Amino acid sequence: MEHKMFCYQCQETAGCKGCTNAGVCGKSAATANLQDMLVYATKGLSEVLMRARNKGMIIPGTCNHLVTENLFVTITNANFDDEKIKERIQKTLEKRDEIRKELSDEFGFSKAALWTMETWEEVSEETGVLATKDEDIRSLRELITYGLKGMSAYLKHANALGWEKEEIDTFLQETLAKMLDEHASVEELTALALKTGEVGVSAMALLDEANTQRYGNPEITKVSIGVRKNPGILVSGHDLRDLEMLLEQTKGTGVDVYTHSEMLPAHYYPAFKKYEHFVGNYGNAWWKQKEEFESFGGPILLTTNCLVPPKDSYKDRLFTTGAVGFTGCKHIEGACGEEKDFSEMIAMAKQCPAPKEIESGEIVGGFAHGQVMALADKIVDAVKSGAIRKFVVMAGCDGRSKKRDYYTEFAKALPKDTVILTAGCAKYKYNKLDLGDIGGIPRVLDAGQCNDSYSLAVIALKLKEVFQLADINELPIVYNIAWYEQKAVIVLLALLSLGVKNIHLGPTLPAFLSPNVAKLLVENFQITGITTVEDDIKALMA
Ligand code: SF4
Ligand code: SF3
Repeated sequence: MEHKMFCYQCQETAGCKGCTNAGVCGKSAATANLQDMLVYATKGLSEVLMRARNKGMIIPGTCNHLVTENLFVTITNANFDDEKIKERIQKTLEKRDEIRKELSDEFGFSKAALWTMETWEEVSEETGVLATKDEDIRSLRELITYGLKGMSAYLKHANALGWEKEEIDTFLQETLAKMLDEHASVEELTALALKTGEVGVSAMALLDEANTQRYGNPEITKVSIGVRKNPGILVSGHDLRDLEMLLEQTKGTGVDVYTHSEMLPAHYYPAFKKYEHFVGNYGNAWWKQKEEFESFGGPILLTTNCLVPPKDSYKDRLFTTGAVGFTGCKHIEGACGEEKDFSEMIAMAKQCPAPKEIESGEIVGGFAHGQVMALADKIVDAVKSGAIRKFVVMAGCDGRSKKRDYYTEFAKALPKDTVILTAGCAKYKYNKLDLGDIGGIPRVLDAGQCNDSYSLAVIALKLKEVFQLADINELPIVYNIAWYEQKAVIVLLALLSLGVKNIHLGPTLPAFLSPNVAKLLVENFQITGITTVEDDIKALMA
């Protein structure tokens, strides 16, 4: 075996080719191989579940959740806990075998549906990415699998709030099973990638419905970025249900709650505004957490990716929950829909000093579809009068690559008659620049988390209706998207399925796109990489 591991699922993969010794993200070869095994076992389980469905068996919600949570665990920067991943593999194989026993025929099952794990240490030729020898088939299989990982993360959040959609789970499992089909052609897989995007839109719509029905429609909100004098708990990740439970349990305890990175948009929801001790956002995007978790001084809760392997200085203050895990950090248990117990964190917070201030002032956000539509008349008038020439969608992820300074420079250099539409942690590259407003409309409109990119699609479709256009690409909206992990992959596939063309994607194109698959995307959707700020602005404003 020439590699200790092989992973190329995120933007920071080694040499823009693949991590083969250890992950640039901090994932060890052992963890990476276990994650491959988990994905492989989940594909096998999905094949068995689909056979059972086709025979008329009812699949319980717990099986659907097992599939989505398994995929979520393998997302970049989610789980580094080998023992937990092993437990999941075992549970998945047990569940698969239990259902297989109920089926009377085993004819035609793939190797994955029959696979028995021999040793944890083995780097298997069978379970890893490189098991698919044809470069283009591998590329499409991985593009789809990463899209499904992103979709699973969003589904999991909707499920946590009690929202379920059997059609989405069925599609997910059917598609995972299809990844084992030796006969699937490039054409079939290309169509399936687009279909994945289409179902991704439904998954994001489901989450949007769950979030807005439960917590109300996000509204324009000023969020403090300073600190108060009380001890605090910092919450990161994307899971609003976890945050809600924590806010309830910290009520009246004298402990404040702050958001970090992708949890910032929680402040935009009316339901969370009633908590007087929910005071603001501390710090920036995920990759700054080493310094920011240290200076925060109190306990930190990671509800989803992105976790950076912690420094010893704050490791004992770091708690994980849900799909996240790190060996040696306390994990707060609780299955989908169950109440979690944060008392240990609250007790710890009371013993810690108040957070150290690193910034002061406020930032503004809350421009999800409901709020933007409430301002529709003003926005349409501004477009018609020429006050707003273009909207520039700059959604996606932030990351530690120096190349990403491009996005700060790009935002600064954009003409003053343009408005940035954003979602995801990409916003931290320009949300504190004070770019001003156009007739009262801020020049950076933050819709929320990466899943709220759905809001940007809804806004585009509504504007297409208002302006009576035949094609979404006729709108004065251009796309310069930054990606990092697999949630951005489902966002990208979702935009492609809606017919959006000419997307600029950076800071580098995904390593998992083979030259032929990349060509296919360029020819059909005119996707392009980024170049220089000056040239890209010229191209996008043309
Ligand atoms: Fe490498 Fe990214 Fe995979 Fe981590 S997730 S091992 S950085 S490709
Ligand atoms: Fe960020 Fe990880 Fe992608 Fe939700 S927190 S956008 S990178």
